[in-house]
Amino acid sequence: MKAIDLVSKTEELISPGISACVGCNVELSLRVVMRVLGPNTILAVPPGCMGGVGVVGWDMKSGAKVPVFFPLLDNPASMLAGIKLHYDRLGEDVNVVAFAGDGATVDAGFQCLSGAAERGDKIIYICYDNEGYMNTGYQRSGSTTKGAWTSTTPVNKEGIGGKMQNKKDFPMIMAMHDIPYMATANPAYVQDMVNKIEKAKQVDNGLAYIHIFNPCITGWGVKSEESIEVARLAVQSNFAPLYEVENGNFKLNMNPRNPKPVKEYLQKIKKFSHLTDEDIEELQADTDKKWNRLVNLASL
Ligand SMILES: Cc1ncc(C[n+]2csc(CCOP(=O)(O)OP(=O)(O)O)c2C)c(N)n1
Ligand code: SF4
Ligand SMILES: [Mg+2]
Repeated sequence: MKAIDLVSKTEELISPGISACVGCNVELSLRVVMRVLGPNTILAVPPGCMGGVGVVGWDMKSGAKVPVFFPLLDNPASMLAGIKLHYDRLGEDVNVVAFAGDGATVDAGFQCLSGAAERGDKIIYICYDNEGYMNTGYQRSGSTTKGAWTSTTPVNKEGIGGKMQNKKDFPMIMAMHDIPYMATANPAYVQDMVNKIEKAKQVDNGLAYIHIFNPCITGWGVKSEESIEVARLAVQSNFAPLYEVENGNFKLNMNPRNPKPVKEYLQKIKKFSHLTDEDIEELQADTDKKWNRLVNLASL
């Protein structure tokens, strides 16, 4: 489906929440996901901003036209497997999808997700990687980029600190489960996102995982009017590349001929404003290393 037809040819299944931050792309992403999946869908939104800020609306009577539930724990993958199995037994083909955050996925929910991937549970799992535990107050998560200021990895007066560890390369971790479909996506590339949700919907022999990257604008200090530009810069600098892995085959969806320096992306985000030129060079080197690894995998 052409992204341009999304509004005219599909139904809005999720009403916008009342208190999501202005310019946050979590809401946009969820609405795109639901428009593409269509009404034959059951949605789980585990704890995180996307539930807490009312992206769907805690009032389930008015917020959605499909069954939505808000599990209390960040373990949606294991719960959804049972629901999917139930509909399979009835002979009904229902999309069973989780829309989770990075903390809910790469940290608290990882064991459940990894188990679902290994068992071949036929669910769609979407992780909105906003790079932290945002609903709990701008805290670091396994998905936070190295060097970032967060409330749990503050920068001290001498200008040192921030998160000391590398960001987990979670799309790669999921790809290495050898699931039928793994893809990265980004709200600045809606057509690419639409294509990937359509592919995830077609998967009928195991787990489909989609990793949507977009740093939280409020927590990380991004101007709301620049949220899409910042998301786009992450792709154009190879910081958060767009790629997919179908049945073990890696494919780059974008291969910038002249990638932008990572500095251009980092400079737009306050949580990195304390970084020295040396720190930025280190992040550039990390980005280049991961990009080269990906290019090698895609050329096999
Ligand atoms: C198994 C489990 N452990 C811990 C929690 C507590 N908890 C609630 S929200 C949250 C973090 C959510 O972070 P993320 O998924 O990144 O969502 P965001 O707030 O960033 O949108 C955690 C750990 C939980 N709900 N379930
Ligand atoms: S706190 Fe961040 S991720 Fe959450 S709604 Fe606001 S901008 Fe979006
Ligand atoms: Mg998060």
